[in-house]
Amino acid sequence: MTTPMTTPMTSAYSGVDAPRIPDEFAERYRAAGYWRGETFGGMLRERAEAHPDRVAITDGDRNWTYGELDVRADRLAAGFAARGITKGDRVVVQLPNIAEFFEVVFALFRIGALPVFALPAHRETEIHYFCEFTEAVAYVVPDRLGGFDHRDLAAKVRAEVPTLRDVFVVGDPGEDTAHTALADVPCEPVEIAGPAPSDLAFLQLSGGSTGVPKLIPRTHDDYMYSLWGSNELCGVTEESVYLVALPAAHNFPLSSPGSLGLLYAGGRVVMCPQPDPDTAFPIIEREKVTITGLVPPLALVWTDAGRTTPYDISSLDVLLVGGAKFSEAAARRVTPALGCTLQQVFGMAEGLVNYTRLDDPAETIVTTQGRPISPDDEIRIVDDADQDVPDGESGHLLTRGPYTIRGYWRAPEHNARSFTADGFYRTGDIVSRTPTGHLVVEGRAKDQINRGGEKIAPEEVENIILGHPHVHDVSVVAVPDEYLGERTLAYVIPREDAEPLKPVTIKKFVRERGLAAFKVPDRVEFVTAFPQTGIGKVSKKDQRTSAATPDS
Ligand code: AMP
Ligand code: DBH
Repeated sequence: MTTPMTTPMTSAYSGVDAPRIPDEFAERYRAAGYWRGETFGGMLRERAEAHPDRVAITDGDRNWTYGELDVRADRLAAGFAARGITKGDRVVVQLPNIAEFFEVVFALFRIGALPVFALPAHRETEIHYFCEFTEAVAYVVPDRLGGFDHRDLAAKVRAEVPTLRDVFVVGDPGEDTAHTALADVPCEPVEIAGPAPSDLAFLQLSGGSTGVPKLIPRTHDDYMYSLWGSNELCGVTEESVYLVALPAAHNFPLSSPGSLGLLYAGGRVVMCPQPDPDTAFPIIEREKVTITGLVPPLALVWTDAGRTTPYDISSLDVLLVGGAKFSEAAARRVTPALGCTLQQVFGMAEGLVNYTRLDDPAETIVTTQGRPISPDDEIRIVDDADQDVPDGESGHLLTRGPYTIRGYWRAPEHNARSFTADGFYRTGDIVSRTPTGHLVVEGRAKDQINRGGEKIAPEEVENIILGHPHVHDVSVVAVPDEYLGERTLAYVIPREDAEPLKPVTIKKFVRERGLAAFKVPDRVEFVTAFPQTGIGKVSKKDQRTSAATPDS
């Protein structure tokens, strides 16, 4: 059974759930050729027609051709449609680095349903929130992963969230529906009115700096530009082979240039179940991987392992490193140890992505975080009063452009703070700019912890810890760490009448509340009071300083 698809060009995302890029800008971006009027579903169909037998996805011994991925996406789209999933519906997708990830998301793209990209590490608190807040109708999970049963989590969340009708399982479905059963449902070929290029394609997650993660609405038009724009700057062609070493759903391995960039180019995507060198290097050798992306702590581990590895990793041409600041010293070691070109990438799921260019001078590659993809990415560097700082000085990075959102999904109050009146996104990053236009990340103004590329909103963790009956107050801050860049420290004031608390009690409490493991505080310290700012707020700055002083 195949499913004829149509892609009406008339419908357009109405902007009810989040501010759209205004028409006058949209017209400019189309006229400039950035927005090509493509959809993900249509893109896959075109590639499958052009080169059906070329391999699109390699996962272990499985090799899915473009033709096969296209047919699988169609079948599954028909199955989803038969279960009542329609255009605009949200579906939380939490899958590891397996081929089925693409089958599922392209099926949803074809329908115009919006995948909500959860990470495998997310647990009940996050998943419940994603399902409830987006009014998701379905949740797609693996059976078990790393000893954790995602079907149990799904059962709990389904009991709590009334909109959630279906749980689809890749693997042994238990009480739920296997995704393979969905694709097998005998049904009449259905006509699915797919999305328009200007429609939303999915909701990506922001690392956030508030109590709950924000959802990032990306359109087919805008995201597709970030893909082919990245491909040009990262040297991606149909000959390229990209290793998905970071979690597949994260914006970096998805789009910079990532798996979707590679599929756009007609190249090959290779799934890597774990990012450690012992797992990744044999795959690089076997599959002749040419390009991949890592966060800085992993890049350090790969660099160390690269010097002595028995595996032949000489096919690797480009290693992208980003997600957190890569130190100059570490950056200098990459090419000698791994024999490939380093490309620094400073990106964000909200849009703007900067790359060092492959032909930049070596000094630029190791000392900057790159420059924007697009000539129409507008960059402002401003002081606390939103006034532009003099050239070369550091300030807050604001940005607007052809693939940067104008607002988060259903978050008008937050949007008023995170975007300027004329639509610039306040990144929360402190940067300076070199005369060549390259950005150097100098620091951060937002209350966020960047734990080796994994972003943590202190407020989210604080809200959980405050729920402990013996805790009076809590403040979570970053402490510098040689390997991860930053780790988390929770300062806790116990209640006066509390039983004596231990750090492990707090950590266990956070874990049991069902928060992703990377958000569990690395350290917990008990104090009687917090340092205060002049106006009596908790001074996280002072807490960070005293945490960083070894004798404190
Ligand atoms: P998110 O908005 O959650 O997608 O996270 C994006 C944030 O990650 C950026 O705003 C930066 O704070 C941080 N980031 C990403 N890449 C880099 C990099 N190469 N250097 C420093 N910080 C980075
Ligand atoms: O950290 C990020 O979010 C990020 C890093 C590099 C990103 O979204 C990207 C490249 O696209």
